[in-house]
Amino acid sequence: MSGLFDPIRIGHIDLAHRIVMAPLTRNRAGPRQVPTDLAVTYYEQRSNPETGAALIITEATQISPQGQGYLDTPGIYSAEQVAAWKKVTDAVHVHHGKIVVQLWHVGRISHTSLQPNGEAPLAPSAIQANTKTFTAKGFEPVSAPRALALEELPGIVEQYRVAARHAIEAGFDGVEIHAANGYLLDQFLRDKTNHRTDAYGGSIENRTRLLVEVVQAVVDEVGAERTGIRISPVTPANDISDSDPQALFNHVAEQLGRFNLLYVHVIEGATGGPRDNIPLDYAALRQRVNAPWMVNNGYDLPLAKSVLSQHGADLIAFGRPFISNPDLKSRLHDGVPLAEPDKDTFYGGGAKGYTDYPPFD
Ligand code: 8OZ
Repeated sequence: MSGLFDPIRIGHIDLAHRIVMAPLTRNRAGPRQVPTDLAVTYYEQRSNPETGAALIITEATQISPQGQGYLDTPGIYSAEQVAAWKKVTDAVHVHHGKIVVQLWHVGRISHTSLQPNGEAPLAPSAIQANTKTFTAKGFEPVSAPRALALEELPGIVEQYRVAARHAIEAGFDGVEIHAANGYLLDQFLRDKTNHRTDAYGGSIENRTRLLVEVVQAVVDEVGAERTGIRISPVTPANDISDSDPQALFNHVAEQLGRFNLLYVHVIEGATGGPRDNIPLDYAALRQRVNAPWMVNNGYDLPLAKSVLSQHGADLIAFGRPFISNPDLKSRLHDGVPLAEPDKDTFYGGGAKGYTDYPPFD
């Protein structure tokens, strides 16, 4: 029986235990979307597997300027960004920690003020999302997107490939493809947001095509043993939905199963909300993926232990608890109370609510 504190080997990575730091958007990147030295401190504080995460997944990181949808999120498309991320991975590796970078393209969840030359955000179809994003002016409705032309799709796949190459140059142990939460790859998957009539729209097979091409490109570039992926089959985040999520994600899981990926990371239920908003047979997905199964959304110690003991998962990703508990593993292990995170400092700002949460003493 595997427990939360038991080691596991995934891909080429030996993990000390099952506690993963989930990707967390913090909106503290510097000019030109470069991670700052404060980010080095933030990740380092959580990186020692003896006290913190066995594996860190970075905040969502855009693969291109068009991939950005929020103020002050970091990128991994410029040499300057890669050099800054190298400082992060070096600091994590000093503590024998492991870290992968989450590769992100927001698609339609963006604003013209965040796009190159003030252009429209990109999407599978020209359908505006009913949601807001965070810009220099505060919360604003996302802009109307334009549909990507068929000829542009190889360029998007290439951006993922190059970003994966950059990740290895920056010293990351691997990458996580962000295919969740209503961003570009998720927009292609769903019949609510994908109304295309070419080979990338219509049937489930067609809607899954871009995702499979991206996974193939990243796997070709860095190896399946360095490629993880995150999905959120039933989340309503960012105005996403599908008429048949079970059939869609059974197919997605089957396609992923061909690759023997580093892991598959699933958000159960509504991101950051109810875990049971729409019923889904997650076991049916897990059965198909041929990869370690990482679960996320509202986990605490009892739920994590119970799921692991019932063989319901291989890894548990904790998000908000890692914001306020850099030593989360020690606290869970020792039965010490967890500190509550301050919501007002989740997004944007400086050290306050970022690098000033102390370990338990
Ligand atoms: C919170 C705020 C902005 C972005 C996600 C990358 O939901 C995000 C995100 C979360 O995956």
